[in-house]
Amino acid sequence: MNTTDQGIVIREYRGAFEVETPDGALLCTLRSKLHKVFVYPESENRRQVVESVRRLTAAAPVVIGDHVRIARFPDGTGTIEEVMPRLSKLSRFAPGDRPVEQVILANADQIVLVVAVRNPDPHLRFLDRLLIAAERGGLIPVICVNKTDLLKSALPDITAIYERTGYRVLRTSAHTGEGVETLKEILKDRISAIAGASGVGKTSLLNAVQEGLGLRVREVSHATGRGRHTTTYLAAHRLDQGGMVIDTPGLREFGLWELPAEELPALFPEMRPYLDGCRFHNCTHAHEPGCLVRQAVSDGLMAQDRYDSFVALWKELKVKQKFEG
Ligand SMILES: Nc1nc2c(ncn2[C@@H]2O[C@H](COP(=O)(O)OP(=O)(O)OP(=O)(O)O)[C@@H](O)[C@H]2O)c(=O)[nH]1
Ligand SMILES: [Mg+2]
Ligand SMILES: [Zn+2]
Repeated sequence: MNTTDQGIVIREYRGAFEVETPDGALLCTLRSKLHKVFVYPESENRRQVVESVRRLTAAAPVVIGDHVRIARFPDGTGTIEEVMPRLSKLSRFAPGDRPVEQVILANADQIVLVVAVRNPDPHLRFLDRLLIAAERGGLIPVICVNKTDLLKSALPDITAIYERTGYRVLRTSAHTGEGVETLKEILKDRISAIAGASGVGKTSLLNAVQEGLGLRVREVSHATGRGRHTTTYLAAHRLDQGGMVIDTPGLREFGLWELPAEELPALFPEMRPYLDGCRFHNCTHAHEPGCLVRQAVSDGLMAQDRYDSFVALWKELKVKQKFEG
């Protein structure tokens, strides 16, 4: 082992990680002790220990975007010795029934959340979950409404709904180039991720932003109207103009990881100004009289769709809390 230095994990290949360093990229394996990082030794009761071990088996100790300390070998490979604390993360309840947090990516400044106007049809409740996960994980969301060329009449209200959130909303078409310059500016000199359902055009947008990137894209299935999960792994790409963007595989489900229902209102930015002014100090904003949030909805300051989404999620989280005791 020669020198140790730091880098960013930009790709994963079957258990090995490509790490970008100031001296170029190298392939690293994971030092075995790192596999133990995710066992929480403080748990004394047996059930918790078992739980920790189950978590260990499903949570990846290193994800794309992680800042790591590596040791180099003379043959040009290395090992990841240590993962630095994450500045931000996108995580979800891991698919399957084990109660595990799955961190999808780390350390991005912002996340571009893409929906298509059609083909596949937009699923706004799903977008709202992603927005919440981004807020919680310390990522600035940018909403990108793509495939505007497929819309014969005016854009449906997606833009109108989300403009009231205060989030930046962008209309793009990877085909006509609409909005691509703006997206390019947004990505410049920042670490970004791009996410959304399969087939919405994430990879196509990146190809449009950077000439010669040449990432694989594939048309949406005629039979199901859904994307075909063309991007199958996460990878970070450097942009010539400066900045880096992590392309992600299309997301299918997005369970919110250990979110207490009480924390939900503050994760809707357009609700925040009203949260302390309701008639009841413990107002849930779901049905109470004298609720300023509901007033904001009737005054048109918050979109009805977003409010409905809030109430549906709030109920879901409440049921979960009851169930988990
Ligand atoms: N009409 C139109 N089609 C687009 C646009 N952007 C992407 N597409 C098409 O949509 C299909 C899916 O594009 P991809 O870029 O592979 O989508 P993706 O979001 O990366 O999908 P996954 O990798 O499966 O998650 C391809 O046939 C693209 O050519 C657009 O702005 N307008
Ligand atoms: Mg893709
Ligand atoms: Zn209220």
